[in-house]
Amino acid sequence: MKKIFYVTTPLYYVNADPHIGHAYTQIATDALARYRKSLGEEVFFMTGTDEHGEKIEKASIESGLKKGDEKSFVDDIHKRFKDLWVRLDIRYDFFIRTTDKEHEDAVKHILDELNKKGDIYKKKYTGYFCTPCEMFWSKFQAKDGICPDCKRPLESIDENNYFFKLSKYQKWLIEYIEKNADFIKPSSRRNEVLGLLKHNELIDLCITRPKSRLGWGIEVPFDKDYVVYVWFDALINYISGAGYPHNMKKFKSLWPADVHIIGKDILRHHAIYWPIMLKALGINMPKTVFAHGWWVFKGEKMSKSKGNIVDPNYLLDTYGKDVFRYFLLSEIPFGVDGAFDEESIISRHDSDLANDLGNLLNRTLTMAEKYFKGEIPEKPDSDDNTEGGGNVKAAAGMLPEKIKTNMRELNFSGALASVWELINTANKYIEDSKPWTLFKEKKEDQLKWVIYNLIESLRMITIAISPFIPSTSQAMWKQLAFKEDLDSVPFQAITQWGLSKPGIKVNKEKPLFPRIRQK
Ligand code: ME8
Repeated sequence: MKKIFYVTTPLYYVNADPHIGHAYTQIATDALARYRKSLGEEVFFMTGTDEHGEKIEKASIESGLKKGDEKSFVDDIHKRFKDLWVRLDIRYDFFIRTTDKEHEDAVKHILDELNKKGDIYKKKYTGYFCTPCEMFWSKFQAKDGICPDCKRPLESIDENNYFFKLSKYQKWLIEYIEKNADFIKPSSRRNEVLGLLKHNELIDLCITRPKSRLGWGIEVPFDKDYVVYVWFDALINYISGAGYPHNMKKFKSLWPADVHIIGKDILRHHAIYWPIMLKALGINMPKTVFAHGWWVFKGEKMSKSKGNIVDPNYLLDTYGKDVFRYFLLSEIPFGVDGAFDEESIISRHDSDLANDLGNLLNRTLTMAEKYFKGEIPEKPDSDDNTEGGGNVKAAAGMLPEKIKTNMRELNFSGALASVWELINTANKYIEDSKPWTLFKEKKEDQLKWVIYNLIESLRMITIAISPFIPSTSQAMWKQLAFKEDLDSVPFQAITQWGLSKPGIKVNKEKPLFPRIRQK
């Protein structure tokens, strides 16, 4: 059976509306999924929402609903995520909700399995819980009753609970991470996890809450007085959504996941709890957990609970989806933090999109109209000795490998920068070859070469940007008037120079990115 490329995002909490941080993970994952599809691979891109737990129960009550009405609350909010994904052109293959029956059944099945195996036991829990982070902290970890992550006061807990034996697998996990360099990426995160595991003893994970404290969760199959801890429930989505255990044929074609894309805030859960859960179940590890950085706003992580979020719908209304997608993907390397400010969106728009990309398309099509009645010229028999023609072909020749190398490392900004190298070389080519002079001097063959080379560069650029800014790419394709459906054009098509068909009549429209600030 052919292995399908399986990529996931975190399941976002539905306690509030989606924000830029969520959009960021989503856009990056979408770009990766589209890129892998363009390589001809079958891809399964799964995303969804995390709908149980204390935080959501609290948000539901605060919204004015009664305790017990959480399902109608999550039914409403999860749609806002789906709506935003439509607006952002996110083309996922499956949307999982942790309130889906198949997922809930999988969680119960897994708990029964681990319980039978002896990896679950009951004992008194005395420690802390942080509702905004949905995290248990021991008295040792949070000495002063303050959450080590979000620095808010913790809730003190003294209750009987079920525990999962994390500590039993600590040695195995250290060895696994050491042997598998690609398991946690980037390497700074891998080192962080290894440091944590080597210098601290893992504490067994509390995986339940008594129903008397929390009603909104999946019932523990072997003890009806408890519900499952939200993280233990949510992590299971990566296998339940892939068919485990109800559709093992599907599961075998998907698992192991190729990459779980997450933010660095939830690294511990994905790089410690999750592999140990899988190991205890006898399931192979995902190939890679990639933790990207944070968007910070005025020096602090943008988050719902801190209330410093920028509404993605506002940015979409103001700048459009591709400006938003391009900004997030190009502004910072995937893996490091970035400061968000709206002025940077405007300057990226005006420089990269309006000045470089938009201008290249517009100038080229204007010249094709003026010199060749809008038709892509024939390649002349004479040699191409246009000034700068060799540079354009060289830049185009290097493009596929540069994109591949960057995308192997999920370096979206690097992949885009390599496309912009070609864009800039092509713009310089216009200056160097001076088509207006060639026209005046009636050097028709050379003029044909220039316009043909520019159209050919634009063909490659359009295909290359399609995973990142798909609607711009569609609009460019339409203006270039190529006949094939862009979605079915493979990445392979940029590995060959000279595929643009002469004679096609281009279809120039108004500029794609009019400048926001005038020069
Ligand atoms: O943690 N910058 O959900 P969540 C960049 N339900 N990315 C950010 C971000 C920021 N400022 N803020 C959020 C949960 N993100 C759990 C996950 S998975 C089984 C359960 C992104 O709604 C980033 O991907 O808090 C981060 O890891 C995720 O949203 C957290 O979303």
